[in-house]
Amino acid sequence: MYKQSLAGAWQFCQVGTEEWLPGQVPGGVHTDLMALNRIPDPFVSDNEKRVQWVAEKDWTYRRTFSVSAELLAEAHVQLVCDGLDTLAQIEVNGKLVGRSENMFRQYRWEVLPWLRAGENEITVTFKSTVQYITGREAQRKLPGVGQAIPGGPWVRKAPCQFGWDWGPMLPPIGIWKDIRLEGYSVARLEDIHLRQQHNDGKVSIHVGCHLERWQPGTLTVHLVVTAPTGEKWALDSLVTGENGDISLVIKNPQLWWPNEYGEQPLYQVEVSLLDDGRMLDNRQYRLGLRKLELRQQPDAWGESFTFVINDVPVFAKGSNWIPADSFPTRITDQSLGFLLSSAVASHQNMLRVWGGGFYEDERFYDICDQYGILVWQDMVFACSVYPLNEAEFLENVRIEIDQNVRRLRHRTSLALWCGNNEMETGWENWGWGRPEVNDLKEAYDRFYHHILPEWVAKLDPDHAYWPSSPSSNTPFKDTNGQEKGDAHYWDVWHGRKPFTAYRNQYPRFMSEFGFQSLPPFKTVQTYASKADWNMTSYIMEHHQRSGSGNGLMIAQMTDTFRMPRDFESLVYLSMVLQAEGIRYGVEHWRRNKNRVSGTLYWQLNDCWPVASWASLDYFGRWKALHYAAKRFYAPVLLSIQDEGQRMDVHLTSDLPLPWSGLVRWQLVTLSGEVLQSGQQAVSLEPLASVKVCSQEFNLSDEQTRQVVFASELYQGDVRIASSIATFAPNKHLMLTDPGLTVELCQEGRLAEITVSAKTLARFVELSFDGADVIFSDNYFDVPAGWAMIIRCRLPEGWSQEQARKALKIKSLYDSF
Ligand code: BMA
Repeated sequence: MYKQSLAGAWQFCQVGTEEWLPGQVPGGVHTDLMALNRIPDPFVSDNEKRVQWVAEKDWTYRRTFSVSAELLAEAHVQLVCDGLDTLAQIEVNGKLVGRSENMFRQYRWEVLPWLRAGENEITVTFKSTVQYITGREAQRKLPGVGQAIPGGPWVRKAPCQFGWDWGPMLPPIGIWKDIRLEGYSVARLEDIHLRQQHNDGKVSIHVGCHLERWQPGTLTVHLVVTAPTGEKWALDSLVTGENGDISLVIKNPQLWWPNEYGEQPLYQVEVSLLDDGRMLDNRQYRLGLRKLELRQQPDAWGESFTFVINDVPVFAKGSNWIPADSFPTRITDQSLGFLLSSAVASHQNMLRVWGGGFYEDERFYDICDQYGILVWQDMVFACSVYPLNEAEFLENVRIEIDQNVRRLRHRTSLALWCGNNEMETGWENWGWGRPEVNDLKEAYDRFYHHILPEWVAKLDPDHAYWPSSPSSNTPFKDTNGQEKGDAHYWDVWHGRKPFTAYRNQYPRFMSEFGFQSLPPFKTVQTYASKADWNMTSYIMEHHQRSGSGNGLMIAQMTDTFRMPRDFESLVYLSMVLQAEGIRYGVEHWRRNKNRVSGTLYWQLNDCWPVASWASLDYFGRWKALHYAAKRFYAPVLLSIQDEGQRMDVHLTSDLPLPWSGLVRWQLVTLSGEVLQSGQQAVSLEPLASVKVCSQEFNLSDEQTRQVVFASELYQGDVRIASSIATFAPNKHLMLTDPGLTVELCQEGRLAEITVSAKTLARFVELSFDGADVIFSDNYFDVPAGWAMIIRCRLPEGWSQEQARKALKIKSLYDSF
């Protein structure tokens, strides 16, 4: 085995011109042109419009390389392209090597005949996918996404790169993953199927190898498994043909658990292919040992939809993941790690890799394995009709699915394969069912209900397959129902229903629901200049892709809050509104966890700076929703169910052990006078949700605007949660200046901030001028007389004095 990387410095040129410019591989035309200042940053202002031409042209990348004598001495040299985006023709020394037509596939071509000693040249010429899909779409129109360049489904490329209701129309072009030469003479490990089976407390690890081989003879597959404790097992197996198997039993396995259900111990698995002791090929994995089941059992409401790990039913707390950048080659280890660790910090245990993006790269699943984030994996098809009746298209998809299922099936974090996003519901509910697309409905039915499940069952018998999200698993029937399967609930937002409508929903698993906000003001400032700081300005609407989304935000905002006094207050209110809405839903579904088995809010992250449903913005800034998620996804949740003047206090536990603590409540005026109060010790069963107490009040109309119901949860002496419910909408509360005070103490880089108020301060926002800081909590309530202690890590080198000066605080009162 001999590998030579071809990544690094290349040159690129627009086809039809002669100017060769320096480019990067992995990379793409847009980012290369940006680096050269040839195009403006498309994320700023409306520059996106000015760079549309880039994706409408064809482009060539080239580089020279010399091949080492060792590589030329191998009997076979393969050019391996992990990702070409998308329609490419590859030549080595002027000879055609191959063509690509799918950005999700790895391509491997024999190139030895074209290589020579000394200098060689490789060129990769990309045809414009925009031109291609426009041509196909002119021949046959496919129902699809309104906010995208039409025709995306004709090509196997991340659908959202052509535009989405949160994404720009900026389809990248280029060599987007690693590219290299690999030389072999005897054999290589073509595929490994790593499986685990749990029996009587033991785990057997099974390694199935498939070899590509060029010489007969006996080879050895050598397996080494290393436990987190350092204990090692090694086994050999002789292979004379193309397949080899090894099994190993681990007697006292350390089990892997989702985030907060236990630890995530990972076993190292190394598989080597040897020829007389000489290493031919080698693969390494990290494997968590866990039992996984999607439990679908008849019950009082229909059929459950519960992920069960190591026999423990897990309430899935999470969100939907979209590509972290419109130009994915810019996603660094650090930014990816930050987004995923932010999900973990808000107690999430599941992410849905949504089908409008791409199958994520190894780094993503590595981090999910490491942190205990379960992955609901969609196949890459979304919200459109695809030409699944065309043999060539289907064959292209078959290879893509084959490769990606083989690549990911061993992943500890992988929980489910799902056929697509919102296509079955599209056929049922979006008026696609016109006679002229009947052939494609049949093709859909065949593919998602027969072909794909058969492929998946054969390639990966260890994971459940789900035809579409949402689906009831009964083709085209009740796709978004409450009895069986998963549901997407969009009547709040697209349907303009109030947040209270969430409480009428009891899906078995809520895989999407969401509400938009603007991104934090600092982020708005990266794309809009002062003249555009207005909700309906041209630029603010350009960075809003959901129809009349800005209007929807304003409408719900004025249901809840007073008219904001200025643009910055509007940005703040939009975030608080989003956080309140999603909290309202999640608390309800967690209270009903015996019926609803999970909530994945739409969406965790953004791919550019935009108004969207995300809780983390493009730069990774935590919006109010992300802080709210940290509260509403806490392992023990304190929530108040308000019904007119009746306040019910609930506790919901996701802890696998019993828990006990104390609940306190008070009816209190905005200025802190306690009118009534009570407390109750609680012992919670593992994984239980209970109503702790119920109080009915009889307040006058005026009193409803002057008092609130506040509840606290104590573990020992420590208040671990608090929650406030109002009797009147926030906009009608008789709030006065809360006279907020802050005290900041610093030890090293850690700061402790104590916030107190003279009268109730709602949704208190802390921030530092000149620095992005994540606080232990933010957008929280401070009732009169309480002290809230918040911690954070200050930027390197900041003095206490500097931090005090830069600290800014405001609350709802300051917004009107
Ligand atoms: C669902 C998702 C996305 C979309 C979101 C917001 O349809 O699957 O397609 O971005 O809602 O409209």
